Amino acid sequence: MLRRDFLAQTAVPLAASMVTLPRGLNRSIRPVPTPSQLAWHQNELSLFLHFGVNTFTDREWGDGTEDPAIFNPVALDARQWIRAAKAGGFRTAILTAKHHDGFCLWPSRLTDHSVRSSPWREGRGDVVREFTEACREEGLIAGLYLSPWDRHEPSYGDSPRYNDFYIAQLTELLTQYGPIGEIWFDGANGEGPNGKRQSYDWSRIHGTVRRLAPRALMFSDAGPDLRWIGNEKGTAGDPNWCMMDPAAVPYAGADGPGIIDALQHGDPHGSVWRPGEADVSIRPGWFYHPAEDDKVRTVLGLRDLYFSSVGRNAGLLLNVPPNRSGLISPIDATRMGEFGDLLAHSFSHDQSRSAQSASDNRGRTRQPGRVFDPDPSSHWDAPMSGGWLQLDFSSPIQFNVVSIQEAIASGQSVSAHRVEAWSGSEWSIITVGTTVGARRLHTFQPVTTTRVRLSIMSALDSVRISRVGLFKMDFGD
Ligand code: FUL
Repeated sequence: MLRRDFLAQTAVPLAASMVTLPRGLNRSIRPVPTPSQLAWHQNELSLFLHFGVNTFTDREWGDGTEDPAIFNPVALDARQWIRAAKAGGFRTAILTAKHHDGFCLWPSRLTDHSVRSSPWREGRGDVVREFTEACREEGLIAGLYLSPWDRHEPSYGDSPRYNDFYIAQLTELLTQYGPIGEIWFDGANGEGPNGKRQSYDWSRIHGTVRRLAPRALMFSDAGPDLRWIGNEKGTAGDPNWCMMDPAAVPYAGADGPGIIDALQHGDPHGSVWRPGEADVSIRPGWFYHPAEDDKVRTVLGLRDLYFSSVGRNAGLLLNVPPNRSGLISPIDATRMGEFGDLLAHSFSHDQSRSAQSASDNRGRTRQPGRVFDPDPSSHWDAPMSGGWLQLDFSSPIQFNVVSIQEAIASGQSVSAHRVEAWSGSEWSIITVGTTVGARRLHTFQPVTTTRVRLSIMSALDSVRISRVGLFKMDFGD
């Protein structure tokens, strides 16, 4: 049942995939990822950790009046979080240093509303310190969420004063904890029509991050480096471009017609490289609630999230909230481990590598073979349309997943593609799709064949495919 729903959700009608795009965009002026963005694409999976006073009040949004005395995660062990992340295949972890309630998980000098006023570690603890050290020890990139909306801080709403406060908090986080790889700016604001009005100084905020942490990626609805994917379901749009028109979503939290569409799909003619990050929780809520212990996503549910995000050219940011003891609960940790094992097992044997030969319709025989090569920058070159690449096998192979990757270091180009298998007498279409980008995954009923063909039906300009993988995945459902 799940499988059928999943396939229905990912299927793309042929007509819809035959988008005709205007020619003329020159690759040399098309946006490309920065080195940090490129590494982020390759890392694919990030872990989100929502933790704070809400963990102890059983709420999702605190109102800022919470007594710091409630924060006492007696068994807190950030290494346990990060080891679970590693077992799940996550390469970045992002912690809510401050959520909307304003409670700081580090002893900020800017406010008393922090771990310093709590009984945890007798007021001498620092969750951000323990978290960043654990990330470094285990080789994960550390990221921090610093909510712009702050329901505790009295200066919130007095725009210049709060902007100074916010910049000073950002400065603490970026100067005291070693390298920070991602800063997450949330766009939420629940002040309502009679609430406080705060105008954030985004250019100063962005400038501060660039100056103090030039390699850190900044996430928000409006980027500038990573964009929100437009929902909290872990599902990227189809098509999904890494490029965007920066005017389409001018600031974090912007609302209005067309915004969700722009976030979901990006824009083939956009002037900036701003790929989508798909955030979603392993449980119904972002924070830990004991009543949700039996609502943790199954490993098959996690697999579906991987296909609807990473498999559609987005990053997956999966939230797994630590509990009141300060640990990832056993059930969540088990699911993360199962997910990591499933991915490692499913993608360990790429059958395309057993192809006897590779050829294309441009009369080249050597170049197409580069799609077996794990180097992401070596690639098969194809024209804007009509190019195909064929893999021939000496004995039949069986697969139910195709993975296609563009060499995105030089941009994203493919807008429509199709995969076919040779039946013995004719080619039959296995799957069709729109964009490819960093990674496109297709699933279908198992196919047995000795010849597989990838065709590029349309693209923005010339195409560079770095890898084509054929896998047999055990769906088990
Ligand atoms: C939202 C917030 O309001 C939620 O509490 C959560 O942090 C989610 C990731 O972003 O905008």
